[in-house]
Amino acid sequence: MTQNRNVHIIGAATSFGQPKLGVDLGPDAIRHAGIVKTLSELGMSITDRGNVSCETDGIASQYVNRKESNLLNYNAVKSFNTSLAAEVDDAVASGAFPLILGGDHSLAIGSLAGISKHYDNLGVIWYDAHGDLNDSRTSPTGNIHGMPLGISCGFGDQDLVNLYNEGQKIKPENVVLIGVRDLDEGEKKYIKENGILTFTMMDIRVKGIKAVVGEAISHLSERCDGIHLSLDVDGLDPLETPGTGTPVPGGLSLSETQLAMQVLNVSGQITSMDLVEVNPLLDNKNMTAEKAVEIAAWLFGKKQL
Ligand code: HAR
Ligand code: MN
Ligand code: MN
Ligand code: MN
Repeated sequence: MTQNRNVHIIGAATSFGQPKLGVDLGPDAIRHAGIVKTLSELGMSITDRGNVSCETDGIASQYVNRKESNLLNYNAVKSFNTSLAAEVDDAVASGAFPLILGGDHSLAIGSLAGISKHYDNLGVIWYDAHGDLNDSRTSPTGNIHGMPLGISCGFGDQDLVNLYNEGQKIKPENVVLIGVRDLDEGEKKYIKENGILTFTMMDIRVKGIKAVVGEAISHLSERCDGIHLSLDVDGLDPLETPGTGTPVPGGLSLSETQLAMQVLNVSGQITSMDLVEVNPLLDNKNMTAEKAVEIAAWLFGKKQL
């Protein structure tokens, strides 16, 4: 398989999944850093579909909705992701590779709902410091950006699980976690009970990122008909990507991430991508958005020479 060169950029300007101001400016910061020009110069045909708009009927105020259920901004997250899922569905139906720019990681509820409709066995590579496998009972914060992968696997609030189309979007055996180093107790339990293939930072230190990504691809390509890459910039070390809401020290370097993306590019197996958690208000001169553009460029075939 070779990677689809027809790329649709979809801005997911949401901050409802977490409490910090500014992550909804992430898509525009990534545009400002030159995503369209950079990918066009690599020979991609780019359509920027703009930012998804949604009706949240004034629910933008933080921490008001269903707080008792530990799902903060529940209605806004649900409404936003329903709109996003439709937009992503339309992009995939048109034959494009959807590149979803975030925005906090709760957007993966919608992106996976829209994409998974088109596959029987969608695989997911979750490149992140976190597992994002909480539900309202296990989450220490109630922030829904810590839950999208669990929700997509059918775990947690059933209205979110059934968002856009009924049922589980992703099978846990079709998930690979890469770069995790900050897991809550409930997430550890979920990973063990469901046998999710997980490469912690320590595994990466021992095996090397090239081998880890190779194992991820061989695990998924034998069972999946497409592979979605959900890349949270906090998977990288905060020295590389400081402009993000929940930085965790001890992460992947930029050059390890470059190698990871090059292995994925050579595999030709990646069919969609989220690029998330860029917060320009926490950043230093937009360097995190610039790194995000670099990361996408390597995935789409940028070469050093
Ligand atoms: N696990 C924590 C929680 O549930 C932190 C989640 C952190 N944030 C993200 N997701 N950026 O990857 O609140
Ligand atoms: Mn995340
Ligand atoms: Mn499906
Ligand atoms: Mn994260």
